[in-house]
Amino acid sequence: MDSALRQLVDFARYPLDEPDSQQLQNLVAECRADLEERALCALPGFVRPEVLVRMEAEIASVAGEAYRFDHARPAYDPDDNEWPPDHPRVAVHDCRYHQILNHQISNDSLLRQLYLCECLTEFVRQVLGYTTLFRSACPHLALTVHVGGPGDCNGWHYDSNDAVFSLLLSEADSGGNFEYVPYVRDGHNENYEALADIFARPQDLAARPPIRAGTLTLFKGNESIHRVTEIGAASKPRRIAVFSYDRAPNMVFSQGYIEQVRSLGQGVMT
Ligand SMILES: O=C(O)CCC(=O)C(=O)O
Ligand SMILES: [Fe+2]
Repeated sequence: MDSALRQLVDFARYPLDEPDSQQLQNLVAECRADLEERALCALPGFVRPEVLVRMEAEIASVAGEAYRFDHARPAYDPDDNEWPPDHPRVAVHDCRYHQILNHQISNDSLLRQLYLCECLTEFVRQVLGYTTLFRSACPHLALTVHVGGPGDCNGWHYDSNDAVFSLLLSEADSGGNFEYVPYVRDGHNENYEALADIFARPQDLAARPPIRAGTLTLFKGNESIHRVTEIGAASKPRRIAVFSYDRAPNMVFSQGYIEQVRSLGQGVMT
């Protein structure tokens, strides 16, 4: 294994570099159980604190070129049906954040090195129980970083890919909490009634896992509605890297979504 990679990850705690070890097999089993039970598994302290600081500096250096996303969107992509205006499918939720796209993250960055790590892809494959897993080939969205400043948020939504893997680089001081409800829907039932209830009473119904910087999180966001609450007015930025994978090779995200992100233009990050 690349010695640079050894500096990034706490392999003593998470021995991804020893695929045949009992310790790794136990970790995979624990993660699988967590995913099944609560749609999320978290590996705190996966990336060493001194490495996080360097990753943050890398991101800060391209922050001025980030794309600004600022509009209200529904939890679902639009379809051809006429939905009543109060239906949870068409209810819109504010989304405000900067996004650094894949092509803006340099090939020699620490974040890229982590994403390119074969043992990480293999670990994710095992946890998801898939026969194959590949990093996305999307030039825009394979690896991205969301940066949220004061007042920013990410409204309720489902993810379009099966599972999202993220690394929280820095936490907000106030607000900016990830909230979700596990397995609200499945392939057969959208469960709109439950969804309407969640939108109306998130404080009663949504979980708010305490995720700290340095935590690698695997999340079933396609079936579990989720959001990030508004970041406090005087908060430092919240930065989170999102790694995308797919069961099939050469996966790219839909052109419509990419156009939507790019058309919003680049903005100066505060
Ligand atoms: O910022 C987060 O914690 C979640 C991001 C997210 O939901 C997404 O990228 O789809
Ligand atoms: Fe998401």
